[in-house]
Amino acid sequence: MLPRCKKRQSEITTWIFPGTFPGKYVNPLEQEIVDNQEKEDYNISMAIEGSKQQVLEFLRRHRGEYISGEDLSRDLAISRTAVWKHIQSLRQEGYRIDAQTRRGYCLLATPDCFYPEEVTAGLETAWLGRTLYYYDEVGSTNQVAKELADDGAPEGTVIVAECQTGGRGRRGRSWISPARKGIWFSVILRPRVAPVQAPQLTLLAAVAVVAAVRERTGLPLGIKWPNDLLAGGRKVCGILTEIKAEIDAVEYIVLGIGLNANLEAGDFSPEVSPQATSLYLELGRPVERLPLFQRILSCLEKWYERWQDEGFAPVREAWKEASITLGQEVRVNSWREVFQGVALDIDDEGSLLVRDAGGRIRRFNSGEVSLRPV
Ligand code: BT5
Repeated sequence: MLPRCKKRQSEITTWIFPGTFPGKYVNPLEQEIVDNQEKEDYNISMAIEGSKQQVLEFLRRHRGEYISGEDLSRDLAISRTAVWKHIQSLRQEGYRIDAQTRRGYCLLATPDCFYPEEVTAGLETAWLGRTLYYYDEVGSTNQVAKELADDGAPEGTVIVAECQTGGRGRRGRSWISPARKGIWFSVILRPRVAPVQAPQLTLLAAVAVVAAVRERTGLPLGIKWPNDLLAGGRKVCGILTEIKAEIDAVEYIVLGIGLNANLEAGDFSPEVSPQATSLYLELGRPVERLPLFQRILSCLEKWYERWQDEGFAPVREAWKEASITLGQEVRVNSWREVFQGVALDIDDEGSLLVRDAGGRIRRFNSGEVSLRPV
């Protein structure tokens, strides 16, 4: 009898990696497998995957050293042919493994992608990202996150994709998410707050990404209220916060973050291109996505815990430091009206305060801001 036996889609690699190695790879979005043959095939493929992960873990522990096939085979209790097959398969996934007669195998480099075992290997968080769903390609990580959250996925669950075919922005807009060039992911959070406080998480996420990017690359990003991060005046990151709530309590929040890491000018559509950029384009060199992603998760966890302990005030301070909105002439397009004036401040809730030429001050808790009014 198989506990939690689920089907794994063949064209999409979907892994849940529940913490400690070797983990178990299942796809809970798929229906139960009922067919016995399928169960057996599934079990075999999971066992193969598991022993491949063990080979990788072994090589990782002895990074830079040569390990003989014989040692691997003995320690992991698998045949030498199986070791060789796993090495081949790992190489296909982008691992650089040298093989020398008489010396054995040596792990030289790991690929810059978000395989769960790679993310987990260097992750410094306590709970955020410890349940991780990885997709080589998916429609939208926010969409998957909402389905998982509806199914009861725990707080801190992260869904990451190398490529999104239907990446989404706000108000039904689309988000360009080409393969292996960006950091496209969503986080499920279950804060015990009232729905009116949910927009604060957008600002919190912005602060966390700014900190992580600065730490890893030295590049200062500016925050345009509420959800854009800019570099050199162009958008490098967007945040999509979605919420499911009762009148007085949040059930869950999905925080979707899209960061343009190594996109080139040609990756953007002609309409988006004049307003968009990437870390690569700003720095003039590619960035390693994996350590940056791990750092973002750490910063998010740190800021989220601080927000829960101390409230919005510290986030507000950090946000104001990185803001490029305050003090500027802005045009705010909210669902009710278009309002022009000077952005004065954000308040204790994270709402933007704007004063028009006549001295009227308006408060916005959502909307679009353009910095140069037209
Ligand atoms: C956003 O919306 O900025 C939120 C973007 C959130 C994307 C993440 S990726 C992971 C997660 N899964 C999802 O499906 N979404 C989230 P908004 O403020 O509405 O901006 C959207 C607009 O930005 C588009 O209409 C384009 O003009 C522009 N745009 C599209 N792709 C872009 C990109 N890669 N870089 C910069 N600008 C882009």
